[in-house]
Amino acid sequence: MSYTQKVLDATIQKNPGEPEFVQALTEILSTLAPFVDARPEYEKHGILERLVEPERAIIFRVPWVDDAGKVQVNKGYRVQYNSAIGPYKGGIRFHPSVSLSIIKFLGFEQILKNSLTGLPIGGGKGGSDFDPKGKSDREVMAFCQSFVTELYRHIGADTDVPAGDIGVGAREIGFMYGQYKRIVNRFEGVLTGKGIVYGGSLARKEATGFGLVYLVEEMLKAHKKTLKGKTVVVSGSGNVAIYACQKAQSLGAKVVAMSDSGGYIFDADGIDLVAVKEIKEVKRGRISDYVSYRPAAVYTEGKGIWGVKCDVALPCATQNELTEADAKLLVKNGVIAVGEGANMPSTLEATEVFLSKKILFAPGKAANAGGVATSALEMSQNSMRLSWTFDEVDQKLKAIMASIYANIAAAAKEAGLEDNFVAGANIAGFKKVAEAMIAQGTV
Ligand code: NDP
Ligand code: 2IT
Repeated sequence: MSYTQKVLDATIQKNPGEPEFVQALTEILSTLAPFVDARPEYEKHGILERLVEPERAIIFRVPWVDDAGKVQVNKGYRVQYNSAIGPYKGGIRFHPSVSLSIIKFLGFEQILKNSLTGLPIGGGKGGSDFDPKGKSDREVMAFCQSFVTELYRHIGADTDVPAGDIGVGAREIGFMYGQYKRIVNRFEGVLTGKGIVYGGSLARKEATGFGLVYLVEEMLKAHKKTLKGKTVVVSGSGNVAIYACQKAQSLGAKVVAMSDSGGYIFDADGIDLVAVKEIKEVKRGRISDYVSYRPAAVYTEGKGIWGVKCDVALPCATQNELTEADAKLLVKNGVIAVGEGANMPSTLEATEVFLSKKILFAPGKAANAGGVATSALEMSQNSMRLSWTFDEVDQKLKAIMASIYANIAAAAKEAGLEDNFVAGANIAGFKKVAEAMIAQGTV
């Protein structure tokens, strides 16, 4: 049995009840197999056994008091996965579905994603099963303060730098930053995605969505195509989805559908993003409210957004939101490209459909790396105690996404798998981390 297969089997056996982690593991190790198994030094150095095991995983109790005066308790997580190329870096997710499996799949992916950015950041992820939806600002603050009261001892500007993810935006980052600063009595760049007035980077808010579209446009350009004039469907209507929609529109595409966990809207004339921003960023409302702004649009409850005919699909909501049946439907309806703004939105079977049908498919760890890359730019600005302009950051982001595309395309080609960017991203991300691990000895 090959080295990769042995590690895959053993890791699956050692981590029962972690389906999302096993899914990410299976995708990554199976695409790395030919590359890794042809190079015995990786086995000798136990690179895969070390890569799949987090350096540290912290699970903690988060007690807080709700508005009725009752004590509530949530689970908190931080998985510090790999620090071979830099301090642990990755988002914090607040969503009722959060489990160790979800945080581990995200952290594992993050190692390779962060490597692809070309910047010195290791991989980590954290979160809680706390649901900020429907909570008052005071409740969210109480939760965030309690969360950081444990987390603070494990993080730091040169140790581990968390950021936002699902359910964690500027409001939550602000509350966590304030509590961290109060406890350690230091004003340092320990979190990214901070408000602009206290050390945040311009363009971080936009970065994941913008970066996704920059990468998709690079991929299309390399195949003599462009987003201009294309019909696009974006799932989700959170941070990533909104700025992916904005950039796609500014490049001349027509975005006709967006969604949330309740259902999706279809607007044949093109999404009115001012309305979506007001509903989501200001009112924290539901996407179903969109029809009161645009009566000609149609709201459909439930899943089903992938049945909307489009040229380009951008899943920007959550893991496993796009199944094999959805992929087949998209292909049947003529999709030419898929860019994953979310982490692991396509199931393994859906990915296989896209690859076998030669659809241009940009996997999340490459396509959504613009967010964490810009977080690393925020870290640089914090260390230098200066701020770049929006354009400076945006230009750097654009250059990073172009270089990610070039690297994953080159790695795919070198592996004899031209245009298989899943393999390309995994190999390109892995190579650098493995080299750093070997250089640093058995740690
Ligand atoms: P937000 O919380 O801002 O938005 C999440 C969106 O996805 C909402 O519209 C939400 O709908 C929807 N959604 C979440 N969970 C589910 C679910 N279980 N079923 C259906 N819809 C769901 O998060 P982000 O935009 O920040 O994150 C979206 C994705 O992008 C995630 O996969 C995240 O890991 C990934 N990502 C984020 C980055 C960032 O910088 N923020 C960077 C790289 C990747 P509802 O409001 O109804 O729950
Ligand atoms: O999944 C991700 O890359 C993020 N949520 C962003 C992480 C970060 O540190 O900016």
